[in-house]
Amino acid sequence: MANYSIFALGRNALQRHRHWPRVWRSPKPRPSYDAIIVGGGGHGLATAYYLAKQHGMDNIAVLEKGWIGGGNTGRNTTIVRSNYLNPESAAIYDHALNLWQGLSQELNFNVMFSPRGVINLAHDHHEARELRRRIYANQLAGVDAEWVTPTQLRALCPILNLDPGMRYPILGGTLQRRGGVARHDAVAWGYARAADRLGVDIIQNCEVTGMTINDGRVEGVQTSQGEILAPRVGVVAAGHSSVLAAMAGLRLPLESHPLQALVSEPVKPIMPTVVMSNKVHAYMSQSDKGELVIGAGIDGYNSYAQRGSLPVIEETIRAIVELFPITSRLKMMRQWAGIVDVCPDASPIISATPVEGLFFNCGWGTGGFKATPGSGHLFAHTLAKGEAHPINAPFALERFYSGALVAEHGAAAVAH
Ligand code: FAD
Ligand code: PYC
Repeated sequence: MANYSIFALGRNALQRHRHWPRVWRSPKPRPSYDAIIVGGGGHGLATAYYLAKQHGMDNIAVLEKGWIGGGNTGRNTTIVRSNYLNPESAAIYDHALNLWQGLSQELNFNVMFSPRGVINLAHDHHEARELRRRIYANQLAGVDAEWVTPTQLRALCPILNLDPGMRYPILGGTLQRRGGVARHDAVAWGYARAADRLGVDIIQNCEVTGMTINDGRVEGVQTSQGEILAPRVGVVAAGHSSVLAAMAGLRLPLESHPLQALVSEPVKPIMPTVVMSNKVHAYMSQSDKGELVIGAGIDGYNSYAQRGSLPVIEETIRAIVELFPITSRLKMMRQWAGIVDVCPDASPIISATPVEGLFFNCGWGTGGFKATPGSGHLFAHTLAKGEAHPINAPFALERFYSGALVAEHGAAAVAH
């Protein structure tokens, strides 16, 4: 953190963390607020921060059933990029990417955004054609994207297996240089600290169990800490969005699936960039601690179990060893899953609902971490003004009635 001196660090180390000031308060819920955000992940905390910072709303609460960042925010593999196919998506993800670039300064908290480039591999001619089409679409939308040949790939990621005899040979790939990774927990903590300082109540261990709705208007929520009233409620609950929608009598076009990841023992720097392969459903980057961060496709069944199934992770490792043979004797340290909320068009929902005052921000599926600052920024606008910002207008629930879907299965990562 910016204002920590080496002496302060030494003093804190000797004090064994005693006397450390709280980074955010732990308030009891007030009986009522001007707005409630359900879900203390990155998106919910960012929404609260921008509501307070940009819309002057300081009588707001974030209600989190567990601990902040304990959902997908703390479980994801932190890839940040904006190279989606459709102009609507390029606009929303690039809005987020622009905010990432100044986020540590904005929050005065090092979120360790590291634009080390993101590569998407092509393993056959069809895939190469589709990826080139995405490059052209990105360039038209003002998003940086370029084609890289196998020779360029060797320079960008020397441990990549470019043997033409492999099961799925690498024909080239796309590179977004502005893409990269960030530190997931720091994003939650940075937004939490900044929101708290603007007066936002962050209330952990507070599960929303019901909605108070009268005459088609939301009046508050029932929680494990009692009823809390508010004329505006924004739900940002990722994999549990359908559960919360059901409390309001709504059905969202979402499926919840486990998505798995795992990390290796730490090793020296071997992986200077992020490499993803949709074809073999695997991707890898290296954390600043040295662990290789590896991810998979979604489990095929619907579930709320944050563990995942063995066959998916076995297939992922098989693909990783073929792509990066150097990893074959590496020990894996941890494996986990998060519950992702997948829309039929693999695009998010940021929307008002038929219940007045009740809004949902969900459906980010396997790819919402990259959107965190943009999603919070736009959802805050939508909640404060009661209407969509032009960038998130295409992502309203109406699209499932009008048919104006924003189909992003190709760009939504290995995971779909
Ligand atoms: P969350 O962080 O899940 O926050 C929602 C919060 O709501 C949770 O903390 C939960 O406890 C809380 N909640 C739920 N129900 C209730 C209730 N009833 N009352 C109160 N609180 C409640 N995206 C990328 O862009 N790049 C990646 O590399 C990437 N990798 C991923 C890898 C894995 C393994 C997983 C699982 C996801 C990945 N994602 C990635 C997706 C990304 O993690 C999510 O889209 C994003 O983090 C969602 O953020 P959120 O704040 O909406 O959700
Ligand atoms: O959206 O880039 C992404 C992603 C990578 C891994 C999981 N999601």
